[in-house]
Amino acid sequence: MEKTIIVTGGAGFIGSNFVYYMLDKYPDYKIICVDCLTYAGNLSTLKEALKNPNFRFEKLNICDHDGIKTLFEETRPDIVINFAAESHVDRSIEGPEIFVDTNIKGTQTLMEVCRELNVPRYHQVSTDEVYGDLPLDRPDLFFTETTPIHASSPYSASKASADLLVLAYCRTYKFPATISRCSNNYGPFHFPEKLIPLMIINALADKPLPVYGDGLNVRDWLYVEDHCKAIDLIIHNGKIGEVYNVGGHNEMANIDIVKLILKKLDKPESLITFVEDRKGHDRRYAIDPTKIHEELGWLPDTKFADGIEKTIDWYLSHKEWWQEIISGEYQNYYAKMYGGK
Ligand code: NAD
Ligand code: TDX
Repeated sequence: MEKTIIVTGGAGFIGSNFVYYMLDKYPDYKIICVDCLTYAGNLSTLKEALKNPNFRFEKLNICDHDGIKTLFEETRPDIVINFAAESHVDRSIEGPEIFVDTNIKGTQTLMEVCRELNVPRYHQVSTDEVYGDLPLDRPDLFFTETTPIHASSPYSASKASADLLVLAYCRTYKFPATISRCSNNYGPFHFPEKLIPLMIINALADKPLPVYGDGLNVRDWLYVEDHCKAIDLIIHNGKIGEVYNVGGHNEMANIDIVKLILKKLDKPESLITFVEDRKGHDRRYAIDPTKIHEELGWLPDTKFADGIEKTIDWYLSHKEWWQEIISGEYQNYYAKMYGGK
């Protein structure tokens, strides 16, 4: 059956992968991307989607109540999926305010418009970071959906606040929402400020690879398409009012990822430079995905060994995409964040 889906933040990393996933899987769906194109949003990422008559792009801020309402009134979406966010922990440490505006106020604005227009379904894309971190010496511990919220950074606190608002709307107004909390994604169109693309791009340029602290912090990596698949299942079959953790049991220490990238690119480990640790750096993330597996049948398709190979190949064959990004404002960002380290 034909549906109209609004995807906010669809010019960013995961949102754009989701746009392509949905256009491919549901040729009769209309997909509308709402994105205000911050530094992390890139219209060239959506170049191929823009050729599809079932896709439409609207440059709009999710905090703009009237603009969002006009669009929703016109297009009458069946489902709204909120990917739009400020997403980088390091930037939230430098300047938390925009994280409060976009991640909290933006979420509330979207939900308010959905409520005013009786949009039948809303999905909030959240993160495992809302649970805080786990110790390295307790490999038996995982985040479940009932793990207490215990955010560490302004970024994760803003995402946790948004989650609490979504759940409060569900209870108070019977708002028809679901939430997914996914672990670290990797894959095509990942903005170069994040660990994996940053290390690939620096290695290719024989630049130092800045590893924070001792490099032993653990992240639970998931190929982005598997995250898209999980959201697809949740919006179609997930239970209203529920939270679903998404992760593929793929924990890796940062230093091991960096060494693997160097090996794949045939570059020396002498490029690794240990730098000052991130403030409040979460030690370990690890998702227990039992609920989404048992309730919705979700399992990841891509093994890390294949996913990282595909990702490195993608960065090698899409140099124009990331070169355009790193030749602009990104250079000032890099100098500010890594210059003194
Ligand atoms: P990203 O930074 O690559 O993209 C964010 C997008 O949102 C950009 O296109 C940006 O222009 C847009 N945006 C930002 N503020 C906006 C606003 N006020 N109005 C409209 N658009 C706005 O982020 P990402 O990594 O693709 O993350 C997408 C979502 O998934 C976020 O909500 C993030 O918290 C969540 N998440 C990310 C990961 C990960 O590993 N990257 C893991 C779990 C959850
Ligand atoms: O230069 C670096 N050196 C380094 O050692 C960078 C950018 C990162 N790191 C470390 C910090 C983390 O332990 O690598 C790990 C991964 O860092 P990021 O790529 O910044 O991701 P993380 O902080 O784990 O958050 C990501 O996953 C959860 C996303 O950016 C979030 O949006 C998502 O919610």
